[in-house]
Amino acid sequence: MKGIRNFSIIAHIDHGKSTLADRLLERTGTIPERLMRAQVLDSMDLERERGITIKMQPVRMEYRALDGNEYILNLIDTPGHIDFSYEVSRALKAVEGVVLLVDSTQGVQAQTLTTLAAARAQRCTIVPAVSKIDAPAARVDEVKAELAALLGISPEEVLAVSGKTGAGTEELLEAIVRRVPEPRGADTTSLAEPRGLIFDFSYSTHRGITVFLRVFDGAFAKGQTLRFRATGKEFTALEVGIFAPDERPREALSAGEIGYIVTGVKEAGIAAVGDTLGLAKGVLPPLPGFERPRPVVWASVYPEGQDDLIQLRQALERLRLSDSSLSFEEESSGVLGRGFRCGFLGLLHLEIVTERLKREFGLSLVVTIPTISYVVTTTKGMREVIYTPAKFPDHGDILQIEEPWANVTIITPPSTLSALVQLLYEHEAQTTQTETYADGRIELTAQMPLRELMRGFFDKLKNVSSGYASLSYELLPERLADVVRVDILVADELVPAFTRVVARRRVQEEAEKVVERLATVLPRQLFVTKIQARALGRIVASHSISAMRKDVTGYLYGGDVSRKKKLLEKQKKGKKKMQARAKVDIPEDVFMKMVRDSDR
Ligand SMILES: Nc1nc2c(ncn2[C@@H]2O[C@H](COP(=O)(O)OP(=O)(O)OP(=O)(O)O)[C@@H](O)[C@H]2O)c(=O)[nH]1
Ligand SMILES: [Mg+2]
Repeated sequence: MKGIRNFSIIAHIDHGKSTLADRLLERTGTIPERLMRAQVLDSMDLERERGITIKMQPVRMEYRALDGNEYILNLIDTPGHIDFSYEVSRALKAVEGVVLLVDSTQGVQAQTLTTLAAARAQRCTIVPAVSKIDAPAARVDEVKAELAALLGISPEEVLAVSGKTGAGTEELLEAIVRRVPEPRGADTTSLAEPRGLIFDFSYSTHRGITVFLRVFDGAFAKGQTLRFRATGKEFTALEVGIFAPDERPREALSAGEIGYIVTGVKEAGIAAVGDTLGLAKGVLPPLPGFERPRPVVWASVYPEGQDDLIQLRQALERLRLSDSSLSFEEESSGVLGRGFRCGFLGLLHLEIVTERLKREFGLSLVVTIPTISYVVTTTKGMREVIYTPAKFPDHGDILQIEEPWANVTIITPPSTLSALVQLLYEHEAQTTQTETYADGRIELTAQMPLRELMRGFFDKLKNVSSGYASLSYELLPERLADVVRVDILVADELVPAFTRVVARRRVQEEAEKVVERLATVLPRQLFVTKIQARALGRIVASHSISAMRKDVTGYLYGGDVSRKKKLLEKQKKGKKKMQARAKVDIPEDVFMKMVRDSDR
């Protein structure tokens, strides 16, 4: 019988996970040469365009070790960007070990620390390796020592690989086989009652939901009557198989293995990641599941035409099957009609989801500015979570406001420290701890309001450090907040999509910025259009855009001045009338432009 080794590759963003996976796939002959391409596991268009991994991707390899034994290696490639860390945490529940990569040109970075902590929490065996050792700027020995110090091991235990040249691939495979334990239960008979943990899905119109499963007991096979434990829904397994990395049918999927089951289920809300799959008549208790991730930012998504509301709902439900960190609920807003309030794990996540809705479902959308949630207690004693700024109560009705905080970890070169300290100050951060690495870099821990972290902090950090600093964060419980709602009025009409909540000390600055920005992106109307910001019951900023003058006299030639005057008079009157009942049509791209600016 073949041994099984299940492992994930985890690392900071861009440290070479997917490229290393290519070499493992090549070395084990998993993917034929003609189908091989760079970062082959990044199969989504968006992943390839942006050069980042967004979704975890399992793949099964077969490997004959140097001792002659045969192994099944189940690898799960994971994303490095913090917005997709839920993918990493789920992947870790399906494996016994991780390859922790650290780029030898960069050293340990913020996400190295968070992914390591997550792997340790799952009691995964850690196989550390430095990557990109072919690069001219590689500092192999130094970074090996740094990683060894972090793990409390000797530098000799740290491997060295290059995804570019393939150097170290063999040694890595051997280390995985030797160090990662055989999954528990893999040697028990397949007569035990089958039980598996659902860690992901895919969906197709003719096969319904396909669950991605880590089998913990017994064996699953085609034709079995199975049951989703959480919802009680029963179905017949239409197909059982493994990832090669595309779906490949198999007779059975046994304890210790990773694979998929085609369910045929097409209803929404039946399957959930973290749920246990078992026999319909099974008696074993469910396996421990996953914690649902807490959304970090919220934004509303509206179809450009209300006719598309149903399509948008279907698209969101479909998307949630392949992205279980997405949450949404229906809402309505005066100007934009009906749409959905969506929760995201960060601004990149928001961008990827809206892009996928447009591309994969052909929808035209209006997206409101992203915001965080606040807990508001009103003078009437009501305590409510508000995640739509337009629903923020009037300041007179508020007793107290609480907002989420974040614990941030930053790793930065020493030369950027003074600029960083200034930046932290501007964003209301309180530094709690600093530590100096052997190469002089500084690891700094601070706490700050999530609102301030989302206010362009990432971009500014990149700027002050010329890209050398890295950051990760985790949410902390709410603390008291001093924030104010700022409304935006266009031609005296409130546009709820532009309403925002800002720190009291920044009201004036923010109001002016938004009004000026809107004035430059809003197309000119046929009448003078006032743009105003209102906070605490008064107008705090205002800007008028001049009218577009339609050429009503153009067809007149010759010198009939009085006739020309008459026409212009008429135009003026018409504009007055229009102004009185002005309804400014705000095009979709204006909303998008305001969204993109909101984090600056
Ligand atoms: N010189 C050199 N470059 C590498 C190596 N491995 C990866 N790269 C480059 O580093 C960049 C990131 O590589 P990926 O493999 O996509 O990194 P990743 O860790 O999968 O990135 P995310 O999934 O987005 O976190 C790409 O431009 C690769 O070409 C290597 O061994 N040597
Ligand atoms: Mg990748």
